[in-house]
Amino acid sequence: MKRILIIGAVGQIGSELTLRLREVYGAGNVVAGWRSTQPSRELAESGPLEKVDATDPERIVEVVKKYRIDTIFNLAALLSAVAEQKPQAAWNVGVNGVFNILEVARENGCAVFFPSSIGAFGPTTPLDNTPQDTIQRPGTMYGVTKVAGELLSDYYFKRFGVDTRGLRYPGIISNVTLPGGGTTDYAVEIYYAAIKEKKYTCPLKKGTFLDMMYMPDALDAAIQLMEADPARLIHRNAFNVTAMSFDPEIIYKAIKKCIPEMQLTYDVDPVKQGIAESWPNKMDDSAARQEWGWNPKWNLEAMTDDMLKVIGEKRKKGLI
Ligand code: AKB
Repeated sequence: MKRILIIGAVGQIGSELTLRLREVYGAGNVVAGWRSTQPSRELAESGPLEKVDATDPERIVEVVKKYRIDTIFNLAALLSAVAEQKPQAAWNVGVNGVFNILEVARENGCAVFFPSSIGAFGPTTPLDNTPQDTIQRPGTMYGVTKVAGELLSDYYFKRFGVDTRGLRYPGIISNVTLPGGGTTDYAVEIYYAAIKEKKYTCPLKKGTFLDMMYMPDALDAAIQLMEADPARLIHRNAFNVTAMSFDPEIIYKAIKKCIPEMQLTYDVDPVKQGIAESWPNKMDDSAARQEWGWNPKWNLEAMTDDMLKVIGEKRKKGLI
């Protein structure tokens, strides 16, 4: 049975991944590491909780030793748009933090999961059917940290034998914890706006296609990759994974089928638009399919039904 530490357990992915890992590996075997945002009651009461910061390696070592951790999921990062406002902080968490965790893993025999992103690509990458192995020259600080994280993770595997594995996540759509500061956040916000106001103003232009994925598939992908037979892995850091690709008009039409009064207008944010245009329209994720059996379960229609149902229930309970 794995003994896991999640760094960044309170964020969009961490808050759901922690609970899922506790179901799979036993609550006592999954430590939720948090830094500044207060953990939810569910997270705090369902298993061990420790204050850990990716930029404080001594503290990471303490927690790793205390719980005899053998696997670290490093989810600490500043998302793409906020990283453009705070590039120094983004570097500190996204590069120094990754380096600290890899060093702790090397010294303590831990495996490491690293979430890279479509942000690891840039304007000179082929944007359609983006290959697994291709040009990676991102123009954002977020992208720079993700490419550095991929390279460092591969280096630690090849040089020291640390079992590092990673995914290039697309925009993740979820209904538990809001993202915050990402370029793909619009695809979450539009569902909340549909339930609350039946209208949404989109910061990206019509025709801006991006890869996306529903949270249950994102969680399955991380768990499946970390359980994959290492003998089958040709790649490590990081695998392209996608579940759907759409532009604002396509997601709007899917919502409008369920909420006919829904309205969409545009007020383009030049920073987010510039970032989105430098990211793939649709990645080729065949390496993940071949090497560890990646196969997403959720498409746009099924995700839209579920998102509107769950957010609608939250609204009825007065939670949003
Ligand atoms: C962002 O938009 O910054 C993230 C990502 C795609 O990595 N959601």
